[in-house]
Amino acid sequence: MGQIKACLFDLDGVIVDTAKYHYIAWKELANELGFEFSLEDNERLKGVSRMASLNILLEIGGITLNEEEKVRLAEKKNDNYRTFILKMQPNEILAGAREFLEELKARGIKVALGSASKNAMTILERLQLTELFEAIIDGTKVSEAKPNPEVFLKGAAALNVAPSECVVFEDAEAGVEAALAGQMKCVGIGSPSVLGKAHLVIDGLHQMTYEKLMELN
Ligand code: B16
Ligand code: MG
Repeated sequence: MGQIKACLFDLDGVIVDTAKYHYIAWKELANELGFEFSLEDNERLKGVSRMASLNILLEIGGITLNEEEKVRLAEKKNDNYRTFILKMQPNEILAGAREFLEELKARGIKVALGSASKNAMTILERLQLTELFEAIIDGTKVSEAKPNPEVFLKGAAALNVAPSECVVFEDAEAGVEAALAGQMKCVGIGSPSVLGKAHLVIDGLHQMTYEKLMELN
């Protein structure tokens, strides 16, 4: 008998690894601009919006551009990135994600997406996961980036539950902070050294169960 009524999921790093495709597309852009972009640099872009990511990339390359040029480059990167995600297959869903989403549905726990990505709908469609989400709050629906809790508060509102009745699943530190700022429980996916503020940290959704969820009450 718990008060947890809903789970809100980040997308990249929780349900699927799109970071590897973002990396290829950002790296190609950096190379065209004449500088290197490492996997370590890519870590700084996780959970960060497209424009904020471009700003970080340009800072790494020591390049200053006007707004119009930035919009053009962000579009160029996104066009390249989309060629990868349009080829994604359901077998790219991270271990345990579909199973846990199905278990939540069977148990009557509501489910929403809370992602910074403007490509979230395309990705969920490619993975054949769309129907498992009652609400999808993505980068097209928010104006404030994580650690602002807007994306998760909108998710709770769309599911008609109180923030205190929600558990957020996040792989980025800013996402954990967003969940806590929204007065929600949070399960971190990744390293406890980065996500230590979360109520529970696991390696992936394959380690998550309904019982562990209820223990967060
Ligand atoms: P897009 P998440 C985030 O997804 C990614 O982690 C981040 O690297 C990306 O820049 C951001 O989405 C925006 O993506 O360019 O597709 O709008 O972790 O919030 O699900
Ligand atoms: Mg993420």
